Amino acid sequence: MAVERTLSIIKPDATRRSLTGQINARFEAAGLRIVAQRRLRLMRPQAERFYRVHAERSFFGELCESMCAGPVVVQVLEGENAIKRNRELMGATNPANAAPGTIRKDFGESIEANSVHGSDSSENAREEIGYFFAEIDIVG
Ligand code: IDP
Ligand code: MG
Repeated sequence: MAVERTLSIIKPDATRRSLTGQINARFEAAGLRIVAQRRLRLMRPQAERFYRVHAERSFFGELCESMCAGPVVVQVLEGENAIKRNRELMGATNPANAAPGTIRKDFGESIEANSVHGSDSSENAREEIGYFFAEIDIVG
């Protein structure tokens, strides 16, 4: 198994409900170390850039709007198979379909307000981490 890094975002619906600590506790309990973290508010062009692979999707406008609706916490998680492990902790995109015990099942409000983002491949992880963090910000 390989030690990997993945980008996680705690979305506005979760920061609004003060769930950052509970979500971070799940990462740490699962062996994912938070090696960089910053709270910020996305501006619309930044959200559009981050989610540009979804630009043609019908929900793109709402997705970008919801990501700008309040603060987010962007973070780098590090650990064995971090990309897949984080996706397992997150659960399915739609909280209604997510397995019991996953973050989205327990905290997600809807498919738009599903509490967390996580990179889905090593290539995307590298790119997404680079969008928010410089190497010097990441302390393993
Ligand atoms: P993921 O976050 O599980 O990787 P993606 O397909 O990459 O899911 O979609 C990005 C985000 O867009 C999702 O987390 C969700 O908030 C939103 N989204 C995905 N599909 C839909 C949809 O059909 N309607 C509304 N929002 C959606
Ligand atoms: Mg995705």
